[in-house]
Amino acid sequence: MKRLVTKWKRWFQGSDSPALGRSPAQQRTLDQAGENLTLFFFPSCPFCRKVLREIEHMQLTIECRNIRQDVGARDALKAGGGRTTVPCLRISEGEQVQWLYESSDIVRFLRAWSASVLSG
Ligand SMILES: N[C@@H](CCC(=O)N[C@@H](CS)C(=O)NCC(=O)O)C(=O)O
Repeated sequence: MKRLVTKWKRWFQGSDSPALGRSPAQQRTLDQAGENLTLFFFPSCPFCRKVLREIEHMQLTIECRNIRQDVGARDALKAGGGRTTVPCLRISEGEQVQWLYESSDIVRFLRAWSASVLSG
């Protein structure tokens, strides 16, 4: 849902992140790479809001699953990450899956990840 909202906002604003200096092609590359990331969150969690603000600010398209609304998401987080603490970023790279907890670590990861994706 969040992914759709972000895309819609970008379409409505008629922008492909010019403020961030990205070309449409770069934005597409980033959106595609973002398919390997999933954020588990719930809206009233302040640590989640910090991460969501960063996602919004960086105009990233990342699937965000609300564990308070989606029992399947909560179960997937517990089964994969080992606990239901949020925020948690699921990072998949081929066969490898990493579950990153801690909002500050997630923000740091997203900044480094986007720079690395865009640098080719
Ligand atoms: N230091 C963590 C704190 C995360 C945290 O306390 N999350 C709360 C929600 S605001 C939570 O998931 N608590 C339930 C639990 O740990 O199972 C961060 O910055 O991400």
